[in-house]
Amino acid sequence: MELDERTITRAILETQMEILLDYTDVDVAVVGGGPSGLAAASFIGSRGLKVAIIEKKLSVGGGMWGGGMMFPRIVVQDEAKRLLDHFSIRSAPYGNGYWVASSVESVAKLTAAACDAGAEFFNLMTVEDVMVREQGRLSGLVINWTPVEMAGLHVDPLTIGCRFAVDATGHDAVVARLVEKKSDAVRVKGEGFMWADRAESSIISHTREIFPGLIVTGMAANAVSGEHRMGPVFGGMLLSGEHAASLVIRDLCP
Ligand code: 48H
Repeated sequence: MELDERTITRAILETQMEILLDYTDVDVAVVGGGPSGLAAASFIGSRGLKVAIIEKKLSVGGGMWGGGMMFPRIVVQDEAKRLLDHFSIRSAPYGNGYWVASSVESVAKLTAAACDAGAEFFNLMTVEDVMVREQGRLSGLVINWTPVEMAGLHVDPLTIGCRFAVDATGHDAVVARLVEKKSDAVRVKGEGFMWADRAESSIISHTREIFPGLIVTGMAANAVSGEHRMGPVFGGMLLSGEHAASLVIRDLCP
């Protein structure tokens, strides 16, 4: 078979353009492809909802790749071991109630689960604003290419409509902060000191709808609520993603 560059180029452009057009409106837009976002997207997608993951960087995985201080291992507590198993992430017991897994395998398997659940990935795209209509509900996201932001170019953005957005942007809680800038209804307290036990045991209660149509998950959930950080223990990220998904599903799949 003789390869033809024109066909290769058209294959990419036509396919992705069709997907972009189809995804100008989604059920759920997950902002951030770190562990909480990937877990949330996989559970949401597996219920047949149309879900997009918008990821600012070239690769998904967020802060999970680096494990603890670049040692590519993560720790997960007993409470979340069932989620390691759910995602077929291999783990070994350590001490009493701790499990250790490869950070690379964890990202790969979470990503594969989100793909298998039908989530569509939009990497290299940054959410730079939100849409809120008269009824006071978040109805969409304002997106632009990350390289545009990096180059400081003045290029107007495009939008993606959604019934729910999930802020999974980690420590910066970007979407929550965007809403905070323009509405008194949201206040981002900012994360507290490192205290793994407190941070992990509170994360589910912080994973909530902070503004109509906007759910926070993962480290963003703790940052919004002024909760502690937890270091490289990742059970809370998975549990929070699962909980964020259950909030969406409760509303959209009655
Ligand atoms: C699109 C964006 C934007 C934007 C950011 O940081 P993450 O891994 O987030 P979580 O909450 O799933 O996991 C947190 C965990 O990795 C961690 O940092 C922990 C446990 N820390 C504890 C501690 O004590 O330090 O992923 C967030 C993702 C990243 O991939 C960003 O690139 C992406 O969100 N992102 N995507 N538009 N505006 N901002």
